[in-house]
Amino acid sequence: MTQRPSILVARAIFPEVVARLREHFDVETNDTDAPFTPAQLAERLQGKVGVLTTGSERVDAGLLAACPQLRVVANIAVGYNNFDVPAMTAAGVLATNTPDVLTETTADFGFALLMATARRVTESEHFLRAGLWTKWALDMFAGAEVHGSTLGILGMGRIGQGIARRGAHGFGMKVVYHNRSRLDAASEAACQARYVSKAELLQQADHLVLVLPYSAESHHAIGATELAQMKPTATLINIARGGIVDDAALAVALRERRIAAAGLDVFEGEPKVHPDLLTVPNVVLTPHIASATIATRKAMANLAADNVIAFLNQGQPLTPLNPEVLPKELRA
Ligand code: 8YV
Repeated sequence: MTQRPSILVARAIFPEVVARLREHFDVETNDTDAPFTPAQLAERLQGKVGVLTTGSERVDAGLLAACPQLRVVANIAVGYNNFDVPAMTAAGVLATNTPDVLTETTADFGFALLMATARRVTESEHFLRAGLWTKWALDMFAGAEVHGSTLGILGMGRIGQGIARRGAHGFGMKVVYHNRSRLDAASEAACQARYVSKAELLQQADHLVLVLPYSAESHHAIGATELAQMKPTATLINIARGGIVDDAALAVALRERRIAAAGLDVFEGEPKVHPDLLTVPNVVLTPHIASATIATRKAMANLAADNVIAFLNQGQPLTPLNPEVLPKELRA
């Protein structure tokens, strides 16, 4: 009997997805779900040809050198700043991610966070739970208008466009965006979105949503200088990645009311959160849950599994990030 390929699932996923993988491979799982250190990950990957990762696992040249048998790494995420893709390509290791299946769910959450931030939902709930609500008042937790306001989007990929559609069609918002490249006219029309410079975006947005990928170029794309260009009544929403916002500078801007409020789902150095953000009232904080519906998280895990199955069985992954490692005839 020929030996079946061995793979690792680096974090706990849904049992039915593990069962599907076991129809094809010998599968080792991480039953405690504690994120592996780089050394533990390298050790667990010995003899493995594939691995399903999340944003908690870093795949770089050091790991690849320690795991020469590795052929495919499937991220259960659309973002892949935990991968050194050029190093993976150089090592001939395929990288995949999970685009599309989380677009609408993540855009929904972007809007949920925008609404909660602008309308001070968590701040007022904390007030109520603390027993401080003794009388109603006309200006109590009066927040910023959402409908009819100007929605700014930095990073206009699939999720950014989903947020733009919700704003334009659902809330009658005027949508402005900035992106590395401008959308084609049909996509701009579908989102009713107008392309502006980054400076114009910062100045015009009543609500600014960040949906751009993290990279060396986008590190601290929103820092003290950018926050100073925003309206003092504006809200800032980050559902992209920690590190895009300078969290220390944001905490100062929030405390000094240089912007009205922020909604953050991602943080520099998460799961640690900058201590100053925990003490300012005008910020809504959530633990990186923008894609977290049961259906979407299952779809993400299944797509990662399908990538590994399709690649190791037929040589043809579904959503490759570095198709150049595939034979020429399989590069769609
Ligand atoms: C993931 C995300 O849940 O897809 C992404 O890029 O940020 C989230 O949807 C998270 O990264 C876990 O891998």
